[in-house]
Amino acid sequence: MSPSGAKKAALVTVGSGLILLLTGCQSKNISGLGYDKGLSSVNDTTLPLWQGAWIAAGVVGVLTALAIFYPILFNRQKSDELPRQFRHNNKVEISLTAIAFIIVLVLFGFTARAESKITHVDSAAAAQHNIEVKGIQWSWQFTYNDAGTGPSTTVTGTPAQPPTLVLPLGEKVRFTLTSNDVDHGFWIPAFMIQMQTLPGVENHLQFAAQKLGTFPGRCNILCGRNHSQMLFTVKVVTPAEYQTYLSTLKAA
Ligand SMILES: [Cu+2]
Repeated sequence: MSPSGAKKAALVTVGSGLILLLTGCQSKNISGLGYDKGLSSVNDTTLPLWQGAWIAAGVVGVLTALAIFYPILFNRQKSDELPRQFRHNNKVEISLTAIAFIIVLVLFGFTARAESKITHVDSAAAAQHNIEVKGIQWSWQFTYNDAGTGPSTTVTGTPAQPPTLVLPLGEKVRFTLTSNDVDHGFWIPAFMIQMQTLPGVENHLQFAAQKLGTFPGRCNILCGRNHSQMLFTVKVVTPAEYQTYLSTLKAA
C-alpha cells in the first residue's frame, strides 16, 4: 500500500471506530461496566458518573493513541537532515494545560454533584428506618432501631457465621456507622456503596434498596489478620416481610 493509501485506511478505521463509539452513547445502551442498573438509590446517581468517566477516559485514550501512533506511522525519518530544533511552543503548552484543567473541572463538577446527592441524610427522627452498623474485628453488628431498644434487636456475626443485613424494598434506611476497634469499610459492591466505619466517629449514610434478593457485603479496609472474613449478606425483602422480621427480633 502507498503511504497515502495507508494514511487513508488508518483515518477510515479510526473514523468509523469513533462513529461506532459515539452512536452507542445513548445511556440505555451503555453497559454498566461491571455494575447493574437500579439496584439501589445510590446506583441511580453513581452509575451514570461511572459510565461517563469511562467514556471520557475512552475519548482521551483514543486521542492520545492517535497522537502517539500517527507520527510513528506517518512521520518516520525521511532524510538524514536534522529536523527543525526548538525548545518550546507557548501556544501548545498553554492549550494543553487549559485542556487538562477543563477535564479536571468537569470530572470534579459531576463528582461533587453526585456526592452531595448520595451523602444527603435525613435526621434520625425524620428517617423512615434506622439501622446502626458496627465494624468489629472481624465481623459486623447490625442494630435495628425500629425494633426497639432490647438486646435482641442487635444481630452480631462472626467469621464462621457472617450476619445478614435485612432491608425493606424501596424504603429509605438511615445508617449510623461506627467501629468497635479499628477502621473498617462497610461495602456493598452491587449497590455501589462504601463508607468507612471508624472508632470514635459516627458516619451516616442513607439509601433505599430497589431489588429483591441477596447481595454480598464486605469490609474494604485492611483491618487485621481476619479482614478477609468480614463478610455479610444483604437480604432485600418486601416492607411487610421487613416488619415481620422486626417483630421476630423484638420477640426474641
Ligand atoms: Cu475490616
